[in-house]
Amino acid sequence: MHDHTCDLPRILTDAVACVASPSASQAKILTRLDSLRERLTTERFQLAVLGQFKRGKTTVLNALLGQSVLPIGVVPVTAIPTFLEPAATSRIRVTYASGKVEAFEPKSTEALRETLTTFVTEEANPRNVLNVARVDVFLPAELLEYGVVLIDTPGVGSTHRHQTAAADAILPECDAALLVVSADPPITEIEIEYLARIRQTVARLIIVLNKIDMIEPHEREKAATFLRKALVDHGGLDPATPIFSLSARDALRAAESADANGFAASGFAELEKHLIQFLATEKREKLNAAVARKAAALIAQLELATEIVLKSLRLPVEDLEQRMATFDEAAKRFEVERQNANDFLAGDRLRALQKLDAEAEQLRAEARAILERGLDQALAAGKNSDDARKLLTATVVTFFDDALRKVIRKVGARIEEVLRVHQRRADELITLVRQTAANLLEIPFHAPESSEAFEAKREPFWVTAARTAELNPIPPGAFDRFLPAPMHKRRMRQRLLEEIDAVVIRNMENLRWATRQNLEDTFRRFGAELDERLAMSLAATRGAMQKALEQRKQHSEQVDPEIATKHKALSRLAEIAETLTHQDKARLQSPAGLQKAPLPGLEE
Ligand SMILES: Nc1nc2c(ncn2[C@@H]2O[C@H](COP(=O)(O)OP(=O)(O)OP(=O)(O)O)[C@@H](O)[C@H]2O)c(=O)[nH]1
Ligand SMILES: [Mg+2]
Repeated sequence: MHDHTCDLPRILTDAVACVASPSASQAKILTRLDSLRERLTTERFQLAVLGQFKRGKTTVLNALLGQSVLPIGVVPVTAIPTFLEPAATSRIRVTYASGKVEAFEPKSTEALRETLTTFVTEEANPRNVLNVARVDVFLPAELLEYGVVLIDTPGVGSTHRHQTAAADAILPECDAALLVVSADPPITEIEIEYLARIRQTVARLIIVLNKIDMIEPHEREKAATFLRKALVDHGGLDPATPIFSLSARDALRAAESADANGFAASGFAELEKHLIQFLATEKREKLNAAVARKAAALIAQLELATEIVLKSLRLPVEDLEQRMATFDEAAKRFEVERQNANDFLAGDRLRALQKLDAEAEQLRAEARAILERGLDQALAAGKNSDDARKLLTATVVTFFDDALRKVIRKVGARIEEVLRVHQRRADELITLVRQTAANLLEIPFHAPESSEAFEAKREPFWVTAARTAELNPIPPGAFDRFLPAPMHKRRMRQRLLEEIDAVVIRNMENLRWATRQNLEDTFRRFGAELDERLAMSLAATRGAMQKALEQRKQHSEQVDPEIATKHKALSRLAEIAETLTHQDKARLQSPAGLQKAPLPGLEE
């Protein structure tokens, strides 16, 4: 489609080199350009491997890594989301819910797997008693060098419901997902439902039909056709989604014994090839476009600052001073506007928190009503308190898993909507600052097409929220046993209701607390960034005039060469800006073929 390729990192380096002896505010812009360039080489794409328990997710990952790094097994194994990231030497980092971090440097693959086993498996860490929030494994592996973080997730739909919650909570963090189903047993209702959930949050999906070694070769085609039909008809799968039939177990074995034929026969090579191609093109394209847009906005600022200096160097000193005084008058108005913007933001933050509280209260009442109904049904069916408790615990878990997902989505969308308004206002104010400076000095001004938009960082929200709690028996009163039957039953109902209240409140508080933190944090970062952007544009405009003025006063004889240098810088910047907008419009092209992304640095 597009035949020109671009070397975005080089363009950014060029832009930085254009500005000799930058002022403080220009230096800030240069730092930003630099970190944009760095993002091109270090930003990672998050690809999660998802699926029902025991479908071979972890085996698929091991096969992708070409070694048995992660623990696998016949009972539900993976209990904690595990992030695999590129590095030169192997290292494990365990982050606890408390924020505490522990690091390990195992010397062999076996040692690595053993250490992992103690943290990420259900057997060694049942119901996550260790309170591990996430585990990061840094290791050298070819696929990871394409700039991807692979995520192993707990299986959904097993009796370990907390695992379903942990897997769901990770969905918002995924750029793409690999859904692993198996040839035997064939696809289940749970998987179809899961697919529907994944489709709502994850933009790109790849399906793996694993364990094809368990069915006869002549039945494989049939299995794949059945799967596709089920996923498309019942799970709403986009028919264009690729499906790979393979045996991860055979692929892993073959990889470990360097058996090229065995690897080819496993069907795994096609998946690998697809992933590499996908990562090399898709990821690059999106990232490049975003970086080019941001860089263009920064370069427009540099251009304006350079224009201001040029003009200021040419104006008679007195005239310049007068214009600066006019600008300072205007700056007072900007400051008032900034204050107003901050006040509006604070107001919106408060409203968002109040809304959250109201919703939490509503959810609490809803949970309470559902559980009370469940309790009465259980009692009517003659269940004893232990059985009733079990049933209710299951309801609690399902309810809050679902509530968590909904709240994350709803609050996230709401914050985005609110901040978009503030973003637009901030953009207008910043444009006004620049426009004012440009008008004052009679230099051309073009507002950049898009601003440096605030990127809501995806927090690992689930870390604190994914915990759901069981119903805990309140110790019975000493004489309960001797009560007559109807009274005993009433008493039991009363007690269970108290337990329900306790567990609902505990869960609700967890959920509310985590959401609140996230909301507060997003507003805080947004506000800080807004302040900084405004301060920066003031410094860049006012600062440029000030700098020129000082130069005029101190060494008036050196002004001519300075003008010449600035002229040169300006035309180079204009060229770069032109290339960038051009590139952005033409949808940046990734390097031809399957060139590897530059090797990322060793640090996370
Ligand atoms: N026959 C066959 N067995 C496989 C294949 N892939 C995985 N298995 C087996 O399936 C079982 C489960 O594999 P895991 O990789 O632990 O599955 P998982 O989906 O990660 O399981 P959880 O983490 O518990 O959800 C293990 O006994 C594997 O050896 C395959 O391609 N063929
Ligand atoms: Mg697993």
